[in-house]
Amino acid sequence: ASEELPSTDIITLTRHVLHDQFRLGVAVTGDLTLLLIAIQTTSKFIATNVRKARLINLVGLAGETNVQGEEQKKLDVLANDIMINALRASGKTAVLVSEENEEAIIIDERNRGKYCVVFDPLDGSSNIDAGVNIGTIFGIYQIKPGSTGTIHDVLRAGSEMVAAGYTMYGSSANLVLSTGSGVNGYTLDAALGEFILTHPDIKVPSRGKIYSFNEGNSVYFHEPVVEYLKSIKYPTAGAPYSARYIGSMVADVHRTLLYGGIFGYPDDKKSKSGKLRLLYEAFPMAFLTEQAGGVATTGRVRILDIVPKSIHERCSVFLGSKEDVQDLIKFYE
Ligand code: P6P
Repeated sequence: ASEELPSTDIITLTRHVLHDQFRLGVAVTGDLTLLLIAIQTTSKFIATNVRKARLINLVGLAGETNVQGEEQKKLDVLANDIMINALRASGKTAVLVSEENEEAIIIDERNRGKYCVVFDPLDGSSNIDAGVNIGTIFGIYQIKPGSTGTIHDVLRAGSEMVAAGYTMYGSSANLVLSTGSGVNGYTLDAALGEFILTHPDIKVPSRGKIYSFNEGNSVYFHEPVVEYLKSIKYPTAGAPYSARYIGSMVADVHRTLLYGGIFGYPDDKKSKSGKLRLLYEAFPMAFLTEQAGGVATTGRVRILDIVPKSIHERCSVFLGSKEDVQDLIKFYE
């Protein structure tokens, strides 16, 4: 048989985003594309270092603690630094918010552009030593008309984001992105140094068979969560749901987008506002979930409708298949 010839029509992320923008007829200055190229560069850098981590002893503590008071792992510090440097150097950003930095970063005039990027440079980092998939999560706002870039450009509802995505670092590097017209997944071809379209037009199944909660918090769960979980673990009809919990949000959300079901990190009696961060964890994942046809809620309100009061505030999160999340919402009514 003839040797499998490599495709000569590879759809790179950059080509795909540009094509999408031209198709939608948006004003294509190329600024968002150039910003996304900078983000791809950071993901390639982080992917390489996560992969090498074990070999060049990047695993383990960096000896510093971040604003969250968590022990910083060396990869955390590396990921944060590369993102801040690359985003500033892109000349396309005005405000940056990182999970690792207490204050928002206002970009100097010389490097200033019209986008704000909020990000968690290496989420799930407590799993680094175990080799579990971890990831970078990001959301993008355009600065308000007339603004030169202040905190008020990022204390806005998630529905005002123009793009959101994550890169998951595992057996391969998968970048999942939406610029507001659906969700696409790209896989890093390290030989080319390009993210190639591998998961076009991701849609969350309307119902799944998986629930993903840290049931180690069950003793603290509020009544609606207790009752909902009971309804899928001891169903009056049909089979019980299967439990899958990786403990790394990017990995749990990625599986939920592809396979369906429900991911939840609810507020409870111990974590009064929940654990996950609104601006750079819940908003981007809610944006992607809705763009893929799913639902993302706190149980009481649509996550993307929340207006943050501060850049590190937390919120309760349920997201995934439309029918599964709507079943959950019924227990809050
Ligand atoms: P728990 C990882 O530390 C993280 O921020 C998310 O990636 C993940 O979903 C969650 O916390 C896991 O928290 O309390 O279940 O270990």
